[in-house]
Amino acid sequence: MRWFWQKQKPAEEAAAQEEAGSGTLDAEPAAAAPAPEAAAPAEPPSEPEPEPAAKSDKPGALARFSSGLKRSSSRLSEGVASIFTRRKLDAQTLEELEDLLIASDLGTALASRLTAMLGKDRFDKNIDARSVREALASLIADTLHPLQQKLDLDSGPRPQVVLFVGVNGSGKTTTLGKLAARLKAHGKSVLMVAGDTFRAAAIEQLQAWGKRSNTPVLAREIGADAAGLAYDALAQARKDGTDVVLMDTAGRLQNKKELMEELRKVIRVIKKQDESAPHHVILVLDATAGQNALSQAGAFLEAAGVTGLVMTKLDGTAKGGVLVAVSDKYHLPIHAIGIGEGVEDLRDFDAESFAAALTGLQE
Ligand SMILES: Nc1nc2c(ncn2[C@@H]2O[C@H](COP(=O)(O)OP(=O)(O)O)[C@@H](O)[C@H]2O)c(=O)[nH]1
Ligand SMILES: [Mg+2]
Repeated sequence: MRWFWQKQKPAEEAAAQEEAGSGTLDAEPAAAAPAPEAAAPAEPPSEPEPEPAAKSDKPGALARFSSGLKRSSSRLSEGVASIFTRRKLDAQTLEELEDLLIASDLGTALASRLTAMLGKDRFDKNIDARSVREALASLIADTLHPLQQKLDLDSGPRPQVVLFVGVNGSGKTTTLGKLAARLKAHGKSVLMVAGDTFRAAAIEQLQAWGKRSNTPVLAREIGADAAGLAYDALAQARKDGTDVVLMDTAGRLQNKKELMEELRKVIRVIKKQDESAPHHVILVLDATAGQNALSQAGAFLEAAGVTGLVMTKLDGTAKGGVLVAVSDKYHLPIHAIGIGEGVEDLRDFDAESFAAALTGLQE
């Protein structure tokens, strides 16, 4: 089985693109470039960068992600190995396994369900570490599979309005920039909206992404009303016949009532022009936040009617298991994962490969 973050071969890629339509995130854009620094001058988008994996001075996306998820998987997989050294699956091993799953950020509810399911079939039988990993991977994949869902921007009214929400630093602006580049590479017209009007750096950061993918960015001065900007952006996109509007928002702490209220206002204002918009509200969660991701999901679901998830920073964390906990609790579709800062580091989510990697089956 191929690693879920591996690049597809060109033939596979073309077939997959054709099959999935332009909404898919898995295909490579024409000119891949690393993430722009907020203050750094943007390179001309026509200058193709070499494949990151081929760079000798810094590790490529694949290497970074392998080592990142390895931190998640090795905790789980080494733990399984140390529990199951020629032992029977008895009450004690099941309890140890449950503790290990909780420590791996899968959450208490899912951990006890998974151990119960495992115990049901195999109690009192000799069992080795590999078969425990296999059984766990298959149970985790079953949990995640129904939620593996590509972001569909091909159906529904034009323009498709996508709102990015999440706490500060979770990766909203970066994910938005990566997605814009992919959509552009698939021939879509895109308008990016610098809805984080709190910080100058956030506006510049989005503008740098816009330059790279040659995508227009609608921005206002710092402190401008985000809802007013959202209204104008949608009006302009409707006038221009734009396919997709990608709206950034300020990082909102889920316990900050005022900020959540502003987010609700942005949504109300968008609805004045198109009752069906925003068509997607994507919650961007940082995997390194661990269990905190659960309370973030709950709060944003309530305030903004989140429709799907992107989990970022799976390249550098031992807490990848929290994706399983969030999915299990909220049943939100998982559109994509972020495995690095570069434009090529946004990948479609694949449940089976993720589960296998998390349990250490693919080492
Ligand atoms: N390693 C890694 N870094 C990421 C990823 N996504 C975003 N980042 C970095 O996380 C930081 C915060 O991202 P940003 O998009 O500004 O977050 P925002 O505040 O939610 O808009 C930036 O330095 C990004 O380059 C990812 O998938 N992997
Ligand atoms: Mg931002």
